[in-house]
Amino acid sequence: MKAFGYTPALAQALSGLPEAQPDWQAARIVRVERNQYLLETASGPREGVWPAGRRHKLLDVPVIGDWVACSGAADTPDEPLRIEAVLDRQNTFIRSVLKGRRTQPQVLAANVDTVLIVTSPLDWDLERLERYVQAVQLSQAQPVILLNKTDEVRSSLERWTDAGLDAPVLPISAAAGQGLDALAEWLAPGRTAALIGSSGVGKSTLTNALLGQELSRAGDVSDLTGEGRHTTTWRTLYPLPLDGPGRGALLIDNPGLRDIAVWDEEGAAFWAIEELAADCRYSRCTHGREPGCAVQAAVARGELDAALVDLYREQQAVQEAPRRNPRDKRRR
Ligand SMILES: Nc1nc2c(ncn2[C@@H]2O[C@H](COP(=O)(O)OP(=O)(O)OP(=O)(O)O)[C@@H](O)[C@H]2O)c(=O)[nH]1
Ligand SMILES: [Mg+2]
Ligand SMILES: [Zn+2]
Repeated sequence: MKAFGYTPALAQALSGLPEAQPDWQAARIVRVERNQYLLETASGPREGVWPAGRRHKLLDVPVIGDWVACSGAADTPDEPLRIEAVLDRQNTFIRSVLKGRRTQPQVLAANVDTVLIVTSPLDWDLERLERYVQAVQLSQAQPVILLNKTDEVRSSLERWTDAGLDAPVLPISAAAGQGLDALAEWLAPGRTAALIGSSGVGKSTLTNALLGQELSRAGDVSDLTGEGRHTTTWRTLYPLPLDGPGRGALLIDNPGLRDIAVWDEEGAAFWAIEELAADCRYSRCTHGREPGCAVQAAVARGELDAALVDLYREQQAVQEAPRRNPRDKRRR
């Protein structure tokens, strides 16, 4: 498991869980497809289940890259292990998603040191890349932009590499295996990198190039028709070989994203209010003067800023109105 980044601190985090049992073991989540998990344990890969119906907060659901505590008998290797708890995360790479009228966080990956934002000359969109960079920085990970498919470019690459983004832009060709040595600065044993970017920019092709074999399914048919494309629909964490350009690092291949909305401080603050609101007496509580309002109670206890609650209520009021709040568009 050391190859997957296991540290003594994680062992301590496991034994320090108040409800920990002697037979619990640590594992890293190396594959997530809907609610099915594949775990890497001290004795190799095992299936894992996150018991359905368990009461939990949205951010407590295990995601790719997480270290978890599991229970399950070692003598029944065919039975999935039961995921009991997520161990303290070093960081979380979060985006903001719109669910109905509400913005909520979606954790794309946990415990990632570097996020490799993959783009290509055709996919290039400066403002979208700025949003990616900002989201990565807010997640306390290092952003690196990979300009892929440069084998298709004849002109100078400066208009992309010198675009003024707050992250290095490395020209590569995943298909031809070019430029990959430049990644060495961010890849090392025990370090985790995650690939993100639009569908079809070459994330799985790059994964295969760094693995030195075809494990991650990548497309090989026209980008234009989309026919026969092996678009990735699950998230997988791969240990990269030590003797290649991936230098023994861990790499997460993700499905393509259309765009990213930044999960900023305001998003996080509003989310905290919505979590409190679950305990309000009335389900349609506006957090004004209703009795039994958990939000106002938190304000009274000094745990929540009253001005923030006012801002939140104003926004909710705008959103309740028939005309859509222009913020929604921006955040989508
Ligand atoms: N010319 C060229 N084509 C590439 C390169 N890298 C990937 N491609 C092609 O781009 C297409 C999409 O590649 P994938 O690796 O499947 O893209 P992806 O980012 O994993 O896509 P999703 O899984 O849908 O998010 C395939 O047809 C690849 O052969 C490259 O460096 N140069
Ligand atoms: Mg893919
Ligand atoms: Zn309330």
